[in-house]
Amino acid sequence: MPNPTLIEHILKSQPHEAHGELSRILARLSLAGRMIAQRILNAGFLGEHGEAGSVNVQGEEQQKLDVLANEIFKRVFETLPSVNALGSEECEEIMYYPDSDRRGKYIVLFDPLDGSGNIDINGSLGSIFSVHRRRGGEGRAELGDFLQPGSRQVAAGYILYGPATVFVYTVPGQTGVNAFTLDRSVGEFFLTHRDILIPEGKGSYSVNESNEPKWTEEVRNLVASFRRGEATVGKRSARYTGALVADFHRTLLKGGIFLYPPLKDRPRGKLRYLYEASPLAMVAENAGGAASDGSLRLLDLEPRELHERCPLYIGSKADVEYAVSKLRET
Ligand code: P6P
Repeated sequence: MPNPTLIEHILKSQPHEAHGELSRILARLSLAGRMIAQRILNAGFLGEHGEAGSVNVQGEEQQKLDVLANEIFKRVFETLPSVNALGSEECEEIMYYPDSDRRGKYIVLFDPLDGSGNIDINGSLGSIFSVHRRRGGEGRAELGDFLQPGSRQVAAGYILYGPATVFVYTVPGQTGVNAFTLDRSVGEFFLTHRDILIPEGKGSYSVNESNEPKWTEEVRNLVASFRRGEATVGKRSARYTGALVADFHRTLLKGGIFLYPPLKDRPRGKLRYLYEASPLAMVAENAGGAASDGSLRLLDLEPRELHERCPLYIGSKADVEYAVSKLRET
């Protein structure tokens, strides 16, 4: 008997009184993941590698697959009126549908294709998603509906496009963290990692050490303690792929910590709160781990703009707590 499919798991987990709207959103997210996985697989010989010739709101050169992935996310929710509007790393403003003024109470934020630098080298990539309910009000969603702390997410997760395609999600109060692996031969995600808990006391530290000249003294001391095997939480190997989803997924399954600290030229770091750090922080906490911006619980941050950035320390609870305490040392 094959393992449960993602859809079966979603339906089994939804509360009896639910109308199924959130379940349909999760199902559409899995559809987006399957569609993007297929485009990545074929990009090389369909001429879909390389730059799109445009720049996104972050000032980054967009890859053709960035644009394609963004379009796929927009398309999968077109016929799902419960989704009012979208927030994307690739779009400066909120993305509305023509009928957004008559649509429902959910909003979805996403990084459609994270780790684009890995596209042309056949490295791992990911999509990250965050689902919120609007704060209230009628008509089309407003910026205030998007600017919510991560603790208010109703679902969060990611799709990892690696040697295998894996869908990881959590619905706070309903499910833990579960991972589903895509069987391409039938186009279904099957449960492969049930109720994931981040291991403690082992794993890796994951940071781009070439940024050391741009770190504060406290960050340099923290990373040095890991590098020298002097961290009080124990020895950690060094691992870094340059793709947040891949680095986080390894941390989720093997333990340790991923860090993207502030930089002298980027005092709030590089990663974005609403559609990168916040959803991963929800996954980490629901798997028994932790996430911080270096001093505060990451899910408690109150974002002030759609593309707000934040420092990120995420992984095993003891490792994150160690990092926060070490950063406080003068
Ligand atoms: P750096 C990819 O561009 C990304 O947004 C994340 O996926 C990744 O963790 C980070 O940037 C890598 O940044 O500065 O190490 O290249």
